[in-house]
Amino acid sequence: MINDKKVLFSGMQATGNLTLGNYLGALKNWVTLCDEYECFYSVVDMHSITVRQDPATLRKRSRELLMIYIAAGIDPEKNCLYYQSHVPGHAELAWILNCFTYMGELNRMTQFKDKAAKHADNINAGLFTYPVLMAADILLYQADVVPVGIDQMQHLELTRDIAERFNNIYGDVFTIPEAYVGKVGAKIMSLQDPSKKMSKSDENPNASIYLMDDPDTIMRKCKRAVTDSEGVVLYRDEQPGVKNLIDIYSACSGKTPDEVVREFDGRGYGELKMAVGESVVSVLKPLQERHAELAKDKAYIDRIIKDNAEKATYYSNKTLSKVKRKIGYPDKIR
Ligand code: ATP
Ligand code: LTN
Repeated sequence: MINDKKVLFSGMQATGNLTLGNYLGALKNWVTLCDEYECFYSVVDMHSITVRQDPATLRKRSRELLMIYIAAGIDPEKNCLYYQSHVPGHAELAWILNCFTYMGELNRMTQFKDKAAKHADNINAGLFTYPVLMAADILLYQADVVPVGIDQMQHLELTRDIAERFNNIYGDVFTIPEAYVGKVGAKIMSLQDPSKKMSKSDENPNASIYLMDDPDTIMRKCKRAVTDSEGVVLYRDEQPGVKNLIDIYSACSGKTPDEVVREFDGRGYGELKMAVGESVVSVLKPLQERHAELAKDKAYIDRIIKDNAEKATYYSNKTLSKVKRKIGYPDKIR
């Protein structure tokens, strides 16, 4: 508990332009949970280097991402928005937790398998221990809740296992975190291949709607979305492309999938795609406008970055000193 509130932690990587999947699956929930919890939202730049990055691009995108958090509606004065690499405790705790995580557990992680296949020329140890750094992120702040898309559930389960293992040996050190997965938009699929999730690292730009896409681009991508030859708007697994469009529309409009199916009874895919596109445009417009304003105010963003790094460091040190004592590191001489 911090200030009598439960603690929330989540993070995103600045590895590409954010997609509608990132927004509907994660960011949108972050905004709604802001008032209820004491929130830490990190730009997890230490995770990003598990895949080779161009330094200038990574720096630029990390700042972009932080501004998108704010533009989406998270108040940076009340919530801790910061860069993971500005808080040394993440690396320190990750090392310790590495010694409480089994190779066998990491070998089972599907994201590692996917990323290793995608980057076969650079299967580095950091990519393998990525979930341990993620566990450190969460446990460092004693987070009660972690809002993520469904694809991150396996990492959350591992975090809980590591925390329980540690607590069993040393007593109650870590809070055991719960995942929070939103009801709608938990997994948005690619517009070009509805069997794959929409992903910011997809090479095909038509597969994803980016948060900064202009209205014409959004409408065009929706019109081109892959559907099927059934010709009826139904919400079922046999029609994954149409199901995904209904999910997007439902997440953007607040209507349930059933209501959407009723709305499009007897109407074709063309009309559905138009409605989807329009609903996406109206959701992204305010975010884009606020982002454009923030981009002009360098001093303000710099101050947020500095103040919040200090705040995160303060809370992370509380956990870290406790952990260090428990495992038997010698006390520092002051
Ligand atoms: P990458 O392509 O670089 O792996 P990504 O687009 O999968 O990136 P992440 O940075 O791994 O995005 O995820 C950020 C957050 O967005 C996570 O909470 C994740 O669960 C969520 N998320 C990512 N893609 C989707 C999606 N298609 N639908 C719903 N949520 C998603
Ligand atoms: N692995 C996550 C990003 C991430 C994260 C976290 C999410 C890093 N640390 C802690 C929640 C909590 C991803 O790829 N989306």
